[in-house]
Amino acid sequence: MSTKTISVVRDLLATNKQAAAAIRQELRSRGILCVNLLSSPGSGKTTLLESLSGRFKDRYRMAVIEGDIETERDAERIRAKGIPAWQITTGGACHLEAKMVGKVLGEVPAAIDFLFIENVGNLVCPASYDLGEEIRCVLLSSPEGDDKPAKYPQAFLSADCLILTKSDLFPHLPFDPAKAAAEALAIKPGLRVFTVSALRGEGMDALAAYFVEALARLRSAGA
Ligand SMILES: Nc1nc2c(ncn2[C@@H]2O[C@H](COP(=O)(O)OP(=O)(O)OP(=O)(O)O)[C@@H](O)[C@H]2O)c(=O)[nH]1
Ligand SMILES: [Mg+2]
Ligand SMILES: [Zn+2]
Repeated sequence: MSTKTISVVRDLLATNKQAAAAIRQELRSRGILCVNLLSSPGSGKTTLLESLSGRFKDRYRMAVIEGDIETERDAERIRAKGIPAWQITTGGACHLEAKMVGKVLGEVPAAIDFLFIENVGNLVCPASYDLGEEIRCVLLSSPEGDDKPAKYPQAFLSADCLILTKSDLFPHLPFDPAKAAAEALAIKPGLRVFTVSALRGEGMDALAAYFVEALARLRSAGA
């Protein structure tokens, strides 16, 4: 990359940081916990949100911002669960940026507990874009292989939480969850690790409890 390219990228990221800081401040003042979900395409982000919606039903209010290159499909899946959802279609861009989230923020009801943002399926550049979230979760599904953390380190380094998904497939695949977790923890010590099957519901209670605890912390810090 030339010096000029590097400085343009740096300016873009600085502008994104400012927009993200404004979103974070706004959401904290509203007492809303924002979670950004990152992963390769098809790791199970939308299925995880569908499963969480069932767990939170009647106890917590959630809303979802969906990021995809094309189609309303993921937002439609979430709406089918009775959850408000906004679809951002990037028209080619392979990550969400804070300014895209900022545009829909005004429509998000004030009286919610959780705002989940499902990023565009991509384990690379979404890691560089702060969206104003409180918690960043990276998902790694068993069919992808347990060698991914070291190959895509930025996604794991920038995350607070690792969710190993599709645990129901563990018996059928050469995927070692302990190895994947250890490799991710070597990159980011302190990463919280969860193992789930959103399809079967296994591990979902512990993950939901993690978000509920984080919401309580956010609100007690703001009180
Ligand atoms: N066996 C199994 N399959 C799952 C699980 N979670 C999701 N899937 C399947 O994996 C496929 C992709 O799931 P999605 O939830 O659409 O993945 P995604 O990460 O939202 O995909 P993109 O939005 O396209 O990046 C679907 O066929 C799901 O049914 C799981 O826990 N176990
Ligand atoms: Mg999806
Ligand atoms: Zn991108």
